[in-house]
Amino acid sequence: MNSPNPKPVVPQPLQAGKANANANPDHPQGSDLTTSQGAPLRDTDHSLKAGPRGPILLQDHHLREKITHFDHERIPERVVHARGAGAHGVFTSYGTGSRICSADFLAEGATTPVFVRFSTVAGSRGSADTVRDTRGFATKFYTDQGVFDLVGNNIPVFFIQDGIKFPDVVHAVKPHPDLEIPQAQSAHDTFWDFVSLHTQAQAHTMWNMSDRGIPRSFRMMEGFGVHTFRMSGPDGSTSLVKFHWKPRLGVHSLVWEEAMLANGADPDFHRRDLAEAIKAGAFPEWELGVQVFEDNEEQMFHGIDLLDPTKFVPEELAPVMTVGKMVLDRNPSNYFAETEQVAFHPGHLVPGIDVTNDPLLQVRLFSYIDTQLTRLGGPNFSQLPINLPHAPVNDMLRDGMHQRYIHEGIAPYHPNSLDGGCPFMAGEGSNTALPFIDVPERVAESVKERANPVSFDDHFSQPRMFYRSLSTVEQLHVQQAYAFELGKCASEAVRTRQLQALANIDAQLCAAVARELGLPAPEADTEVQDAELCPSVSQIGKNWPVDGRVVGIVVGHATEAAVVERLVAETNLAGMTPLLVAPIGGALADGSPVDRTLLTARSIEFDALVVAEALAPAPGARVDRDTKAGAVVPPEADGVDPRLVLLLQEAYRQSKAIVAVGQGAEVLERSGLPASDFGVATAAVEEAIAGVAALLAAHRAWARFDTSTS
Ligand code: HDE
Repeated sequence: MNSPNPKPVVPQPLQAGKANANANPDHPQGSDLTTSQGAPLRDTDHSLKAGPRGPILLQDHHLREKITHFDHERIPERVVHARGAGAHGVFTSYGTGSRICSADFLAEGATTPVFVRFSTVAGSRGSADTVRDTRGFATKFYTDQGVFDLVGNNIPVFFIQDGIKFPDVVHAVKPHPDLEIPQAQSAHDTFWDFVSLHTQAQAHTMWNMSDRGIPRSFRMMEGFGVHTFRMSGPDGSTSLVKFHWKPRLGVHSLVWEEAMLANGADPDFHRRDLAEAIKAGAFPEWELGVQVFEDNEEQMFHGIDLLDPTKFVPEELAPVMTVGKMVLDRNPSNYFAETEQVAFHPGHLVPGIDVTNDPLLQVRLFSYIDTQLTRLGGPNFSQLPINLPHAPVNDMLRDGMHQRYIHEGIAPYHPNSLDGGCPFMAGEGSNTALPFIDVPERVAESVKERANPVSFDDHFSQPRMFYRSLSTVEQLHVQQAYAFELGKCASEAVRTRQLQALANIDAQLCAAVARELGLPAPEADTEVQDAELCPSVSQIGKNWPVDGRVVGIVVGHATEAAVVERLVAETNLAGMTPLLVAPIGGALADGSPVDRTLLTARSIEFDALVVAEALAPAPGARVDRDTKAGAVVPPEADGVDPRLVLLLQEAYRQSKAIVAVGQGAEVLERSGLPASDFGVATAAVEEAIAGVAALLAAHRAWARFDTSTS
């Protein structure tokens, strides 16, 4: 009998035409519907019933298989870093690291496939992307010597010094256990209760309250290995290193209004940004670098304890040596199989890279395998396609849940004579591979105790140094972030205790936050050493490439085709992404489809706005249809769609570049935006996009922010 369904169209993935090397070669996905056992099916739309109005029969094996599988579709989400987005790419080594590290993926010209997963920490899988939080930046290198995982964050310091405190800090930041609110936020009592008591968390908290806590894009974040690692070179020498990822596009952030708007208007903001940039061919790039330190017994550098993960080493003191470049060029084909099932572990190391005694790292070495057992349902998670090493594997590990391999041989033990003595150790028989080296580090004679080194006791000098190294605008953002977060705490005792920590960090910061909270600013109660400032932590003051930046182009259906065409073409030519905004949907004069209407558009979606039309209120511009129509508009703007006025007002407040073309100039004027202000311009069609690109290179029109302190 013929199938009642037409042949399905195989969907085209959201990726730049590259083959999926991780697709399962021994289990091809045909285009015909089958059971899980491969038996062809004729109907998946009706249960097998005793007549059209009769009961469903227990013998319907297809129904039972389909529903049972569905019932088990979810696996436990990650206890932290549950919300993430992934991408495939390639790492190309410069060879500069090969002197200090014998890992073959750092040899000159070596190329290594990678998979990266970016994440937030606190929220559940379905939470919003743009919450204030640390971001995970985990990279799996599929090297010829096995998998190397660099499981880092976008912030170089961590909340705690010893892994035994991880459950405490995570319980504190997670929603309150009684009502399970608030989701994905640190602006609540338990978080600030903990960090104000356990003041080693103050350094990380300071970074979170800065603009780093709300990145503009995963593509515009730095990454850090946080801990100090140990590299060993071909000559047997060892060095201590800290890993850095440097984004080609620079480090950029949202402003708080954008973050909050995106939480509602586009909770997938970062995921979408990453996927769309890759789809558009604006492949995100980072350089990998290391800060290199002498491997001596003190493990200190300029007074900074290299084993204390709440401290970072300013680049002014130890420059970053770049060792290679990573390009992300392919979106996942299947979120679950790749981004959800990827299993990182800081203990996935390769010859030449080893861990140190950082007590946070040491606990991580236990935790990650343990969590995968629960999350992925057994010990064979390394056999999942996304986790599969690209190097040959012969591990003598056998059986277990979901074993995929049909192992040959009878002697999975060592030594043996029955399987020909195989597998061989490195250096044994014909095995000439460079083995993983446990660097024979001397362990100082000591007493078994639960204690930290004294050098871990300074909790305030680095947050002070970080804060004072920021520009005025960035400092104001930090003040506002603390005031917001503490303002959301119900307990005055908690607020007061955190103000005490701020008093130890910086009196001016403390006073500004205290003023906002309506509380007295306390005096410092701890003596804190001033450290050299490190201006390199500021995100302002340079120009960066504008690839993949989104330009909103406001037009109408009557806008001349040549104008639309020109603006779109120039935006594409500059490597940016145009989004056409018009009062209603449909096709424009040049045939282009409208990407956003005034109903669906929000300022958050654009890095810059070009206004090429004076738009009279469209039929939807009524508060009962679109609440944005309730924007406060100046009387002169009567006759302009109020949603366009709101779009411009928001973009102006967020210090985005705004360029008016043709009739757009009239809109700017009538909307009450100061047309001569920094980052607001009127231009001819031919020059508009070049103007936008020039302004966007600095990320924002920073001079527009009010930095007066009153
Ligand atoms: Fe993690 N962390 N972590 N962590 N972590 C996890 O592993 C843990 C820490 C980081 O995209 C979990 O597979 C402990 C520091 C990232 O899949 C879990 C401690 C840093 C990711 C876990 C830390 C990180 C995780 C949850 C204290 C920055 C996401 C699910 C000793 C250097 C990886 C999972 C991905 C994920 C435990 C501290 C980064 C439970 C016990 C410090 C980027 O194993």
